[in-house]
Amino acid sequence: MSPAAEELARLILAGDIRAAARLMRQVDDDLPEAVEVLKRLHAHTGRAWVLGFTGSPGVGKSTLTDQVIAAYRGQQKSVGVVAVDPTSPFTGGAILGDRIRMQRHATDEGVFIRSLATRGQFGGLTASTRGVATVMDAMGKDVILVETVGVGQDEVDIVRMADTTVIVVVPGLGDDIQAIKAGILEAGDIFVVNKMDREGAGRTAAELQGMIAMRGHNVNSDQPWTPPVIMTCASDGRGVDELIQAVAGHRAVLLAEDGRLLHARRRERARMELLELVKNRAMSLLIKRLEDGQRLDVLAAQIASLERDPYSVVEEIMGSAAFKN
Ligand SMILES: Nc1nc2c(ncn2[C@@H]2O[C@H](COP(=O)(O)OP(=O)(O)O)[C@@H](O)[C@H]2O)c(=O)[nH]1
Ligand SMILES: [Mg+2]
Repeated sequence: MSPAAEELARLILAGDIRAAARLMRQVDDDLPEAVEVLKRLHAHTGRAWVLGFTGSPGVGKSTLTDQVIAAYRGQQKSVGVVAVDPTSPFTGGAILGDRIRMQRHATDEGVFIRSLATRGQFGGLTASTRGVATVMDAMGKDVILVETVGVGQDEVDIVRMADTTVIVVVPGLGDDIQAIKAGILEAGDIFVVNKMDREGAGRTAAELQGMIAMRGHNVNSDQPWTPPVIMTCASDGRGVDELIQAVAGHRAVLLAEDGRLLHARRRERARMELLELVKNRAMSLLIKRLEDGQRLDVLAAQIASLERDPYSVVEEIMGSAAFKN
């Protein structure tokens, strides 16, 4: 490890905000030194509680995150925030919204906010999010809040990265309830019906409760944790205390019996992350190999002109030196 990387790791472990920001930029720029530092930091992580918020755009995740930051700051806990929004990689519109909604914490030394919008860097959004969370964890943040739009596979993976996953919806679910049914329901540890000031919040909460009860019935009747449904109004803070209490309750369940459930969850997460890193590394290696000396163009031309078939070409590529044992 280079002296510069060594020093960077040392500063981050001491909680230095500038150093952390520097490393995160290096991670964004996909610099190899960044990985050296991340290697060093790994052993110093695992202390922070990762709390994920997911839901459709506009349901109030950022506003709620802002309230949750305030609540944890009230308990003297330090907070890291990763706001992930791949839906607006170019305009940065939503990210700007996130920043504005969390503005009051911008000058608080105990709060570190980082936004991620683009895919493809550092091997995908999940890996980038993980990288940022690793840095925040190593810095000593007590809680890491991850805000993400739960739409694509990447986002669902990010959801699975949390220790506690909060699914946020608004009254009159409609399409949302379908989206939840389609995939994220199983991932939710806590459900929030935000914008309780709007009509139909109670009904939506009851609907969700019904879905959760059915899920419990189908899967396993003696589940250690039944996800609660909490109504909030993020714009005035109503319900936020209940939410914080629910998170504490879920955490206690995961930490019971020497953290049996937490360890299981984190093993699952490590498995997923490792797979993703391997996938990305293998992909970039292969693509680099293919783009070398226009090999891809040559092969494509050969396949198109029926001179060769794509299956043999794949076998040839996969059989090349780097993948032989
Ligand atoms: N009426 C009402 N509006 C809210 C509430 N929470 C958030 N909003 C508003 O909903 C809009 C979207 O909020 P935002 O936090 O950016 O949503 P996100 O896209 O899920 O992060 C903003 O205009 C918020 O002010 C709430 O509890 N009640
Ligand atoms: Mg947002």
